[in-house]
Amino acid sequence: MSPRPDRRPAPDLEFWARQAGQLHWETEWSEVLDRSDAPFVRWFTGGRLNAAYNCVDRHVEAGHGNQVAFHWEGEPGDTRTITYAELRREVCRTANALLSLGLRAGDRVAIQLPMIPEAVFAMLACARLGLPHSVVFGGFSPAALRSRIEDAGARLLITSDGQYRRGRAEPMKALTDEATAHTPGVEHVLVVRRTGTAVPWTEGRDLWWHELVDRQSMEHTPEAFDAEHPLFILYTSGTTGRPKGILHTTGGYLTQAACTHRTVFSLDPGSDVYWCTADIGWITGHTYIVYGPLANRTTSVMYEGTPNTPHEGRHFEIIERYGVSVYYTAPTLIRTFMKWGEDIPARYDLSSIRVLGSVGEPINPEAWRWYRTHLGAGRAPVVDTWWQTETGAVMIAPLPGGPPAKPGSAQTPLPGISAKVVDDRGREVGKGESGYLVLDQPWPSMLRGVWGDDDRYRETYWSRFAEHGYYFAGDGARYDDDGDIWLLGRVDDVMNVSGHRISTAEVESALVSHPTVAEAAVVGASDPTTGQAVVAFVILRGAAAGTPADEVVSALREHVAREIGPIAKPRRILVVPELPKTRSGKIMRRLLRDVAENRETGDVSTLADASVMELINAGLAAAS
Ligand code: 6R9
Repeated sequence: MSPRPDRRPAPDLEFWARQAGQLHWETEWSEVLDRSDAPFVRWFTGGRLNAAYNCVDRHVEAGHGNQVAFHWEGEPGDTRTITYAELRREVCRTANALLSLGLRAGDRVAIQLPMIPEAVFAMLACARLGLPHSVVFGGFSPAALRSRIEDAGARLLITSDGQYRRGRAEPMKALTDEATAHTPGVEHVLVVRRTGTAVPWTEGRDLWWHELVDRQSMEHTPEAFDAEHPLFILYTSGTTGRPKGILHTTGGYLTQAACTHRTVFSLDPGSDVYWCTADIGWITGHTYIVYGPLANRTTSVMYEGTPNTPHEGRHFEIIERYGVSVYYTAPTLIRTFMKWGEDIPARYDLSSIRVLGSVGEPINPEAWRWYRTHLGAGRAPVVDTWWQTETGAVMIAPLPGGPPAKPGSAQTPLPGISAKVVDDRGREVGKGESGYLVLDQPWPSMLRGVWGDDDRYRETYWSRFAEHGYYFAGDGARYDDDGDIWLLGRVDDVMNVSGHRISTAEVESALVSHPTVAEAAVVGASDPTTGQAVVAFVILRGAAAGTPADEVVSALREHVAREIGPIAKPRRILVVPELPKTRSGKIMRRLLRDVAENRETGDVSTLADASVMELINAGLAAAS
């Protein structure tokens, strides 16, 4: 019997083959896309390559060893210039160090580091050896680090003694030790000395970076890996309490990372100075600080600290100093700049800026205009880039030089990408209508699964529009009258706080793990600066009833910071007698959002007990 012909719409495979052809492959692929096992797909089947070789060595071999890869600037003002030749030496030494610890292709390495060059060396050394890395954002708590180490089964943790935060040296190793005390699978902890902070030390397990790495050979011959070899795992919040380990592989990811970086910013490796302000702990840092820019032989700026240390002009000063021509940041920072005032950027020479990028959440037209006026001299194109941890690289964005940009719209899918806005039955909506954003064709940098949980992968992304075979992004979107796409925010229980994804369920489970809390419901309330702010409603246990509310509230905020990390700390916690629930017991967050945003409460007819909202409102009025 001959197999049924595949009638599904296919992406432009020739386009993607051409893009992949810009990388160095040790062995050419035999098939561009294999989706015989959809929703699991394979790109560039049979191809073999080394991601680190593509990001580093090949540029040195082509005679660009003296080009700067990173102008790095530490928060206290120390600097380091790293050329491609030096990057190659550092990555080789780091790779040799990891080999000396007995790590072999396929072993997982957890990394929790500040924004220092060693973070890049560590990621690339892992890539070079085929060790999937799992980078954990520096602001995540020991408990969050621990669950990520356990889920990935990491054998090594790379961290630092401390990190600079707002002018202070904060401990890091002391915190990661709280995590590794419970993760016996971690055989070694490799520690970068950054702040000179005193650290607890476990003999035999803990190793100083400068002792182990610095004595290694600067030569290492990379080995090619299968295009589908896991490159990294990156945890992201979903709609349940447990973060998902999003898996990315090598060939397709690197192809799309490089291609989108080149096209979205119309990047010229010979003349541009590029700065992406993300942290390497997020996907934006992976794709647009490390893999995309380096694959394209970009000269980048990397900055360790916060934007207002020691003053609110720090970013503009850095742009002026290095002549940054492409600046890529998040709307939440743009709105913060707006709050600080336009006279601050006006003090600096920002005339080098050619393209401005935005990522992480919908950019409101006001912030878009401010960004273009005060950083882009009123003429630099603003590219609003929509994508996700799961998509690996930018999917929807206006291209510079394309049709006139619309403030607030990500506009159109990039070449090779297909996206649609559909209704809840999967039918495409018309112009001027809104619905759900789906990706109706596979793309090279798509996630290959949820680490260790195939069912969750199918369920989360592919079950909603299963009969159409669409990937469900979790975002609402709208077509305008020209058919351009406008993103409307999440349609699930995921909040977006300063561009960080935080699930309501995760914060709720942190809250109920506190002895005073009987029940909790969390919503994202809109906030002029951070996009959304975490607002929690809690019912206290009887025993806590006598404790003054402000004491309970501050204890709970600290508890959430400890359980997840300071980014998840609720802005407000409201103690309530009841929570609004449907008859099937589902919390009606919509009503709580009304309360959190100080609105009249909406339709309460589906509540099991319609008087609950009155009770909540009356209680809050009495307390304030
Ligand atoms: C890259 C990144 C993904 C979620 C995504 C959406 C929101 C990101 C956006 C945007 C509107 C944009 N999002 N970029 N919404 N316009 N340009 O941020 O990945 O942390 O996984 O977040 O962020 O809601 O679904 P990630």
